Amino acid sequence: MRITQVELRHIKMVLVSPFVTSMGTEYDEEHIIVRVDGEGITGWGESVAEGTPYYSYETVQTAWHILRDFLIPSILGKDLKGVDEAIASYAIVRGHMMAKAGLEAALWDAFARSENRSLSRMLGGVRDRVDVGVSIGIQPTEKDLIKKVEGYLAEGYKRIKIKIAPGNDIQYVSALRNEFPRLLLQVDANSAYTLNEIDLFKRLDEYNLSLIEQPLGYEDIYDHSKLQREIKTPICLDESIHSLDDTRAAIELKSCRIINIKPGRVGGFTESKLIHDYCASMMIPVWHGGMLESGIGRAGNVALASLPNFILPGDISASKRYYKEDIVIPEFVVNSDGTMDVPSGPGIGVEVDMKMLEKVTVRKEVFRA
Ligand code: SMG
Ligand code: MG
Repeated sequence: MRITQVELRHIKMVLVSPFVTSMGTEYDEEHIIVRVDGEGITGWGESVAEGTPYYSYETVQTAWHILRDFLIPSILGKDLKGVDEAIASYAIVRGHMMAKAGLEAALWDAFARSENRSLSRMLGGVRDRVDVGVSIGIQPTEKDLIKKVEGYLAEGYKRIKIKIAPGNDIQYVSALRNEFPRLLLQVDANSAYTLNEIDLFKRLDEYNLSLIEQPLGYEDIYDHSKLQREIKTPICLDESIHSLDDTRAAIELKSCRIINIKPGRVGGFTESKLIHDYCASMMIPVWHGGMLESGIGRAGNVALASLPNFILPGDISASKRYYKEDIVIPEFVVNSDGTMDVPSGPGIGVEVDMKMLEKVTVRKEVFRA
């Protein structure tokens, strides 16, 4: 496929409620929507770099720079045989996984559409529905949290994840466990702790959590191996894993027993698949993370989560959990049994709502071959 045009859009979407984590409070979400065109086919992708460098060093501005000045020029006007050839053309660029993943996603969509296949099947997906959970930010009180959880359980969600931070941890876990003794519950610290707090993690062992996500440093693998040795609850790494190599290091060092896969964090679906396959071979379960994507990114996440080793429910929630209106048709909904349907149409399998996309676009740039 000869890529004749690439379009970038900086989008900003207001969240239905603020999302509070150990990294701060988010009121809206800024991402980049990537559109590629070639030979009458259009592909869509989403780069999950945010407005701030708090979760990752990447931001919308750095991703835009890398896309405009390095990634797009490396593929524009080229007759690509497949996604692998695109990846090879920009392999010289180090890091900037979210910038790469946005372009790669648009190319996967375009190639899947050109073969009239769904992205799920193209990636090796085996399910037509995936188990989903919800990630809840830090609430003002334990009572507020319990109310939120009740609401999400009523909607069908299979699993609850709560954000924790020093001072806002054990009391929330304990309150939830008291109220919901059998709830599938996990916590995410987003790197807010150090090994000095090992006693807290030992205490968390008593609450039957399915995992503790990224308790220590955001690039760390070594200290996590020391912590995992001392506690029973499985550690799951998120921020520290940028590649298959990081995954191997973490598993060989026994730094975690579970891996969170986010295509944006590891450079795209291709690397995600490598990580997925390696983890399967090591009997390490994976689950799909979330970056509060719009429907475009969400569609790709659902497709990837349909691969066989995505064993635990993902941070993949209904469109309305994030935004009043989504930018795709149909929007994503959760079934009453806690699953989400995997789109079966060509490519990402949803249609972009151009009117809505226009409404949330704050900047646009078009590159032509
Ligand atoms: O997409 O449902 C979602 C959000 C899931 O908690 C979530 N993501 O560390 O896993 C994580 C966070 C990262 C985004 S918060 C800035
Ligand atoms: Mg996380």
